[in-house]
Amino acid sequence: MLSALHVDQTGYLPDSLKLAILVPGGNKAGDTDTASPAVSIRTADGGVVTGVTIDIGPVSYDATAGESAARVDFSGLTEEGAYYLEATDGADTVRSDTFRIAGHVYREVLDDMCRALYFQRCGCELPAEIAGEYARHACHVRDAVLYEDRTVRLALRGGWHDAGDFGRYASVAGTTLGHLLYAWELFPEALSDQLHIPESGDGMPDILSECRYELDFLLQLQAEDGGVYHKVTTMRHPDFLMPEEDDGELFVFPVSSVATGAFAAAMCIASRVYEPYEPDLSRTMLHAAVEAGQWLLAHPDYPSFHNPPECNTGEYGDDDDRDERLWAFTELLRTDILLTHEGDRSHAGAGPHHVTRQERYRREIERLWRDMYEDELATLDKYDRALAAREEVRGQKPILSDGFGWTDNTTLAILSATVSARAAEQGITSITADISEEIREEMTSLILAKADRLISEGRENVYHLAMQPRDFTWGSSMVVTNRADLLILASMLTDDEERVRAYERQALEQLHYLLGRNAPGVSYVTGHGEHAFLHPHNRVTSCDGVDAPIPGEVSGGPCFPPLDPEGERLVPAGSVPQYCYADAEPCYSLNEITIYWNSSAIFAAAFFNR
Ligand code: 9MR
Ligand code: ZN
Repeated sequence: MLSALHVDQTGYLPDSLKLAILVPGGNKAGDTDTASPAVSIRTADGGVVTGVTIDIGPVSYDATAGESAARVDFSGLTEEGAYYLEATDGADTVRSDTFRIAGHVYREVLDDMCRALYFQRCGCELPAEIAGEYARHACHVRDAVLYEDRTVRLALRGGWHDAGDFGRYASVAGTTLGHLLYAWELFPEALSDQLHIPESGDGMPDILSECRYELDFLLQLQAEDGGVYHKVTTMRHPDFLMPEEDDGELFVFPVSSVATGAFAAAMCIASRVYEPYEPDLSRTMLHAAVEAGQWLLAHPDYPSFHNPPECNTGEYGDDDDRDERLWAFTELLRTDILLTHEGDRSHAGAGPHHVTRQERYRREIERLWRDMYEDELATLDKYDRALAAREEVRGQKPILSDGFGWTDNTTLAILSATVSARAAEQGITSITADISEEIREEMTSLILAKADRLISEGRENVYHLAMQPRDFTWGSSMVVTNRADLLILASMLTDDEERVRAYERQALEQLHYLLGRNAPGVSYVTGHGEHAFLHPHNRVTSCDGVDAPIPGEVSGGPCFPPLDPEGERLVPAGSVPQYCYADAEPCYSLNEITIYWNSSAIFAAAFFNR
């Protein structure tokens, strides 16, 4: 009996490890069907490919998939082309989806994931010449009311809708821009200048024009005292309608420290990145970042943001702002040196009691890091103990935080502190944060320790996926890709060639899962793959009258257990993590899209499109 043969439905790089997953059928633990199937490679038109060794591994049970499966290694296939695999055991024959082998096999999916951000634009018309059948009118162009003082109206325009709703949330926007702008700083050659957006051809790289649309909006969210408003949304989630029909009152919710921290960090990166193209904008961004940094210094203990009771839009609650602060200060320490000009004494210090901004950033980093590092080590310990005890608790959060997402920005801070030094060595940028060697070493060893654990998780998992059952939370696709991003960072932090290769390989395995090599056999990116998901939880897609979803959108993916009513109904009780998924529009905990799920995948895909 054979039931499925899963591949990355986009494809594989010619020289990479190439695994398919063969599911013999029989979904029981301990099921070790020993009938030995034969696997062959076919060209897309059905021709048999000969001369490539195919190695079928042992059948073993996988707890994330709840079934037994075997890895099929066909790494010997290196010739560019379009193929599929076929397996037969005499009784049954199964075929995989088609896939390509090519040097820049991820280029199209990467471009579409970037271009999908254009379709999230708020406050402007999306004209048919650019948006084609997805053209729509300008939305949310009225002024917003300050929640805390309703006599104040703010003329805010632009930015990206966060997700399938129309909220615009500052802290997650900061994380999203972090992923995108670091991808640009580190792998600029991977990102296309042909996104076909209104600014295409104007001299600024398209990805930067797209990010600028969000940055221009974020700049408007800074209050006079330097703090940054947490979000701009209606009071309640809008019904399923087009954004231009959403005419509820817009509210600007109070300043939060997490929004201010992520804002400061993103503005620092942006000020470096836009400097060659728009020097004035670059300075504006840096001034905004410095002011946000001053706000953080002036408000060391600030209550975390919670939705007022009458509001049900995204909360993005985060009771720990140390990581956002750390990220802000590593970025400021690195970047707030560009403001010096003749006569500027701000870094020199004045009287005996004067402390420079740089010194204050450094002290904050020292204080925050000491505190956080202890916690990180304790978490690693907890993780190791849970693993040793084979402890699996349904529906819990991951123990191992990747630090690449909106709740935890620690790894983004580490990237800024560590890679800047390496990049400077390699002449990529001359800007280095002046952080003590001791901290830099601790940061590096923490990332390598996490990456090593991901490597062993990937080795254990039949899908070669560094995920435990408990990691399939709401937005599990981002847990998958954030781990790829962390592994990519790790690969940049060691000179040990073998480790570099192992980290890169596991990062790519994570991407293979996203692009279809998973238990349900779904590509979690619209428009890419024979079985790409079709029904995102996106108000625009539901209401635009177009059948096909906008290409390049990343689904949140399985959530174990589902956390929305329709998902609870559609997913059979007791389903294992990888099967806690339904390609159905109402399922917001399983199939929504967000800007930061896209950006996290973009960072990884960009690395493999260099
Ligand atoms: O992505 C967020 C996920 O990690 C949380 O578990 C979930 C519930 O708080 O919220 C998700 O974010 C949603 C946000 O609140 C509003 N816009 C849509 C986001 C994706 O579902
Ligand atoms: Zn809008």
